[in-house]
Amino acid sequence: MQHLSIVPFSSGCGALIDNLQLATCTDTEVDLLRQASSEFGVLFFRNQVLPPHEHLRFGRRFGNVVVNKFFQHLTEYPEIAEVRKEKQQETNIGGGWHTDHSYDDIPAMGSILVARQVPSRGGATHFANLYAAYDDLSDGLKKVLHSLTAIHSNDHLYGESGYYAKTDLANQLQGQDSVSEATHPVVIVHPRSGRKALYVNPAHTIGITGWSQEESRALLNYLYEHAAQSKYTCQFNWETDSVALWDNRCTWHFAQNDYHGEARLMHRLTIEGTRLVGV
Ligand SMILES: O=C(O)CCC(=O)C(=O)O
Ligand SMILES: [Fe+2]
Repeated sequence: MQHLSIVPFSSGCGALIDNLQLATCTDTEVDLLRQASSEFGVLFFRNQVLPPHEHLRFGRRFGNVVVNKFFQHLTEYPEIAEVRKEKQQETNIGGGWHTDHSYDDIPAMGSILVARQVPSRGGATHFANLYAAYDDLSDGLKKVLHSLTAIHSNDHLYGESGYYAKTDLANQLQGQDSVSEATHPVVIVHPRSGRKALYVNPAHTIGITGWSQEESRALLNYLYEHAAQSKYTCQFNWETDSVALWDNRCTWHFAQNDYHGEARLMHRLTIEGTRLVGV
């Protein structure tokens, strides 16, 4: 077997794998990818021959597929969600820093995103490394964070009077009545790597359990500013047939909305995770 070439993508986050076709990789390589995604947070691939049925086949080899409640899906492949922005649309999906599905009791392990149509420029996705952001906090703050849990929700985004309902994405989304909340430790021990990672995110975390809104905002804003520093992040510029595979337990991401007047279409598979435990 050829060794995987895993090249760190930036000093802070991610790795590029350039000698592998996901559609034809071996079981050992799938294991290596699982390992690498939990270490680097996000893996990038170029020039993949991965039509929807191969996307789904690869996703199922990687883990159990879970269906996102809010996005539209491909008619023939209901497991595959469409992340679509039309030419004339202004709002995009995932335009602010977030972790997918942190509002679920058992949040998704990760996602496998395939670029089907990309704008001529712009439309990058940014990722942040929440291991590194955690590691650099002081021992004093780490100790405080270890004792905390936070509440995550999707109501303010996907609910009937949530953010997206007021945008031009509204009729592209569904599931307004399946909003949910979940509580998770603020610092988790990653189920695969055993490393500690910050597990709060600007889009879904609505407060620290037992703290007032003001107190929660002050702490969360500090952590958000800290983790969004460029030393922890990377920017992936898509080409058609590029793939990103990320681990939600140790990363954030957001899709940059800077290509108005052009369309962009991504296909996303979401992979089931496990219950998260704290320190
Ligand atoms: O379109 C993108 O680059 C990412 C969108 C997003 O947040 C997601 O698919 O989870
Ligand atoms: Fe996302």
